[in-house]
Amino acid sequence: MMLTAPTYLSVEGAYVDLLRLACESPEHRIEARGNAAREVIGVAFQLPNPRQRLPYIAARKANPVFHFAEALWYLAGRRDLAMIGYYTPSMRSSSPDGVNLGGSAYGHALFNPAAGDTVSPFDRVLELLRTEADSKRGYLPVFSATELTSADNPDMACLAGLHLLVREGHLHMVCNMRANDLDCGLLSDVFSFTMIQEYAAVQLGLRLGHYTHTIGSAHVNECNVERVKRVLNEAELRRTRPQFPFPVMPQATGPDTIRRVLEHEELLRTNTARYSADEIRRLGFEVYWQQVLLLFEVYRQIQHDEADTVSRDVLDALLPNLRWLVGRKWASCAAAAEVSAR
Ligand code: 5HM
Repeated sequence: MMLTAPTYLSVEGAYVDLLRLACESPEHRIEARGNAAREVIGVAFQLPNPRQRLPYIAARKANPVFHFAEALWYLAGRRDLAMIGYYTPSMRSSSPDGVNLGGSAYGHALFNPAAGDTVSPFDRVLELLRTEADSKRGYLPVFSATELTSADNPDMACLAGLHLLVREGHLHMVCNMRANDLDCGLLSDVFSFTMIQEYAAVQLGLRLGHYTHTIGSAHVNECNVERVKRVLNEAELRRTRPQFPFPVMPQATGPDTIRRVLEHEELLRTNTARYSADEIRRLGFEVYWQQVLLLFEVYRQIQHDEADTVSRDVLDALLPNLRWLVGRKWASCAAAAEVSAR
């Protein structure tokens, strides 16, 4: 019997299984552009609940601040290093001009009008899905043929495109990646693309369907193999994993919400504002977006304040899953981890 892609209750299971496959049974050992890596070709998995988009593995130290920042950067259609480079300085080396990102600024391709158009591809696809039942045409291309014209292109899109499909009141998404770094890229990509899927479902007033992730070259870089082994050990030893539900994006979320959240993000990033948990509560956002601003305030304190610890009121106001993650990621937030372990 022909089966669809294997399904996982959370991205964590797919991440661990793919790491194990590429590390322990690689199909190829490659050295593309000087990066030694272990590779398997042509893999896929499906998440019936795309909100389970974070792994809770202490050795991996997933960074929810970066994940939300990147998802918002995409949703706002941006490509500036000023924002994304603050959350992940390593992205600076991919910029062709030191100001903007190139092919990896996926939101720029999705949420701005293409040349000769006045409406973004995202809005065009939503319009199509509103009007044509069971459409197969809701495809959002990201990789463009012009990226092949420069032989030393430092930033070629790894995402080929995102496919949105409305079936029986649910919005499904299929993601096609030409390449995915299973240890680093996969988690941030699944996080952000499922956020785009959920955002699209909210705009259409549909229920969130399943998410399918497909990869051409799935690989683990040799320089990350030791950390990957620690992740695999932890996943093997731990019988019961922390199970945290991820909250539902509010129905009122739209472009204006993203713009307003990013106004406060910029104030915090530039250290122009500093917020207590109470002040964030009074900004007029739903609890879901308050959580994101709490994360940005945590990161502001880590980046800009001299203090050894992040303020308690902000850590205590975080949802348990986010508190668990920041407690593992930063020593200055470790007290938060003790609380959530109780
Ligand atoms: O040589 P190449 O352009 O394929 O190198 C890009 C590397 O970044 C690959 O290892 C790719 O898998 C990884 N990557 C990723 O996994 C890059 C981006 C940014 O486009 C991404 N996910 N989103």
